[in-house]
Amino acid sequence: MKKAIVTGITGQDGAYLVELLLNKGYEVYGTYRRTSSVNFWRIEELGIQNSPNLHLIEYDLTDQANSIRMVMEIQPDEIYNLAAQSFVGVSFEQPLATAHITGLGCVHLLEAIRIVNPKIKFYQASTSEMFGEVQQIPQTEKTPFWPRSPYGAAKMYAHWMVVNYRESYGIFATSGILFNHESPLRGREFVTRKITDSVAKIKLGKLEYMELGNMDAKRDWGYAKDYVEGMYLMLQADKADTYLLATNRTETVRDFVTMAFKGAGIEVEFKGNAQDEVAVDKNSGKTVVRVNPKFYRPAEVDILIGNPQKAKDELGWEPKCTLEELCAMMVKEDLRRNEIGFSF
Ligand code: NDP
Ligand code: GDR
Repeated sequence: MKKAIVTGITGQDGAYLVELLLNKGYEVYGTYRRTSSVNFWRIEELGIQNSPNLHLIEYDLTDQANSIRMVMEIQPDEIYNLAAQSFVGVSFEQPLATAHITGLGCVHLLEAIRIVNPKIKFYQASTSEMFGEVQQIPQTEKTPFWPRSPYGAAKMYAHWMVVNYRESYGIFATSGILFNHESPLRGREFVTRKITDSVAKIKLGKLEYMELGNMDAKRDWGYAKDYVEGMYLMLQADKADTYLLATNRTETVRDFVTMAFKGAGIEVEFKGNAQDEVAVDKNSGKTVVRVNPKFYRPAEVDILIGNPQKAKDELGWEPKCTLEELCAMMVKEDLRRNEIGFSF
């Protein structure tokens, strides 16, 4: 039985990846960090919290000794490092915490592997945010980076350390440059889930309107379940490398708003520009979206769109779920949750 450590089991990707590895017969060690009230709602939603092959272990990525002891005690075959301060907006307010967790944290694990057993395979959750001010459309593994946030800069440091540990010590260390991926398990601070949850609340009369920031930002959105499969495939490849996972399609936040309302049977039209822009329910004439500059970022990533050809050719990976299907799935799930008063 293969053993895997997945850091960040309380997050979206951690939950889905652990589910996938359990289904593949792994013994899985999912890490969570100590807080006054740990929340396992995602693995509970997936019904895997009591799986006999799942071990929940307390771990903080910022603690080097904790990292070494954990790897020494478990002696895993694979480590998937998904833990991070992953919210771009917060990284502008907490740049150093983000650097410690999202940047240096990765190196704690790489060092632990180097010290304990260099044969352990390592996956690092890298990101399209590293492209930032994009130099090429669509982006590929060869596109130069220009991060536009403390989060992007921290992830870029971690990415290059992964490449360096691969080249310097021969460690099987792979970096997956993943574009935005969403699901009903997405955190509500991220724009897609914020939109689908708000649409559900508006539809059910629990909210008058939602407030958003930059509606012109374009993102390449895929389905998280497809993407964790790509992570797994990367560690089963013959050699460690850098792979990009994306759908090669980009849409604006505004497009996603339209799609989500449509999923709830509401047609909207947009009026006004920039900070004065609103979306109005065509049927009732009520304003259902307002722009609030509070949600603008000091620097924005205007457009992301990735070409996953290398992952397709070398790993046989392709996204299966379309954006329409993804959005409809999220709206449906948020309608269900809001009807029963589920609050995550
Ligand atoms: P989430 O924010 O949902 O999950 C992040 C996880 O990291 C949570 O389990 C969180 O724990 C944990 N964590 C945060 N700080 C620490 C710490 N100091 N020590 C240990 N664990 C910690 O992110 P996603 O699941 O969406 O993303 C997974 C990874 O992939 C992240 O690294 C993210 O940056 C990256 N990524 C995500 C993309 C996406 O679109 N989802 C795209 C590209 C990259 P807690 O619950 O306690 O906060
Ligand atoms: P992102 O995701 O920053 O791409 O990072 P997010 O959903 O937060 O933002 C996407 C785009 O939407 C714009 N936006 C808003 N964003 C939020 N959160 N809230 C709003 O109200 C709002 N209005 C407009 C943003 O400005 C941005 O342009 C995600 C995270 O999962 C990272 O960890 C990951 O690395 C990248 O995706 C790829």
